[in-house]
Amino acid sequence: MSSEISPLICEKAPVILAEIKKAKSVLLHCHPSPDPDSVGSALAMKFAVEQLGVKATVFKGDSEIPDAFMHFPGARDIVQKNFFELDLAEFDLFIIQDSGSKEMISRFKPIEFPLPMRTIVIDHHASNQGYGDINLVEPTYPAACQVLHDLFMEWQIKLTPEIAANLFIGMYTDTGGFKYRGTTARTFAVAAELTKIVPSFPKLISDMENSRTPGDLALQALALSNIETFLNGKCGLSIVTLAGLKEKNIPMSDVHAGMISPILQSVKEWSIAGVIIEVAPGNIKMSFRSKDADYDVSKLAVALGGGGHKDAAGAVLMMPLEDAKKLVVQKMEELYNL
Ligand SMILES: [Mn+2]
Repeated sequence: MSSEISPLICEKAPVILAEIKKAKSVLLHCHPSPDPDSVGSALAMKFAVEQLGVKATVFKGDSEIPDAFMHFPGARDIVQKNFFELDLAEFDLFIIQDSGSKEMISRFKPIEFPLPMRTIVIDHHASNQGYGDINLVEPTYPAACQVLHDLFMEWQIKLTPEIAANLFIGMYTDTGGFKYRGTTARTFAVAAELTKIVPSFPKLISDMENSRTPGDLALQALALSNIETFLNGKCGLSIVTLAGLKEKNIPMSDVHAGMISPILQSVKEWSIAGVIIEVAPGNIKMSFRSKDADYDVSKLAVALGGGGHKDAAGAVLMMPLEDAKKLVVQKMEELYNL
């Protein structure tokens, strides 16, 4: 399969490998509200770096790792600290993955890298401007884990069951189960290779997907009970208030905007679907989905200070809920020119 690897990955692979071989201790992270592509890519890279004979540590970052991901190989060894709780002097190389900007390392405070530490950014978000010493951004790939697979091929890493399981689950999830637009024949080819190494992949998926809590469902019920349409009926937005969350006793640990927008996306008429959640007074989390090439939601997310992909993106606004809602509608009307 190696002839199908993106030329950019072939070009950067030896450069990144040389940096890792020079390093004594590699730092890896999960981004805020981590998804399986974030956790899977961090863990897969940890195992690969260790195979190269270099120490590697994954830290959890701003958020807790969801229970649903705790069966990913290596997940239980993730260090329970955020960026500002680490002793950065212990690390000489930081490999930042699946993170379009420094805010995806931490949203607590602006990130500054200590001078002796080298940084490598490996990502697939088109919005990534490249903020590392070395940057590998391949937006034609649907998952950071697919970028890693090809890097590992170039490095001649042995794909162990631990590595393959993490890569597979990241690719599976970031493609929405191999159905989002970025999914390619190569995605299936790589996934097929990985399933040979992890024949128990249906259980891997089932253990992740069938681990919802009653609070998840209560959030879903609340979100689906308050939907407004915009853009002449082309957009469906669910609005969830803090008062609503409190009234239904929904714990904040169950509030994931990314769980709601895919449900709304299933409505045929809505080219854009999204959810706006007031998680605290003046703290608004948003997740958007699109299934129509004319409505690139990464542009909407970037206009709101966030980021993402053409068909799945998100942002956080620090303002009252009503102002956030107005701003979202205003930006959509500007961007989609209807
Ligand atoms: Mn990703």
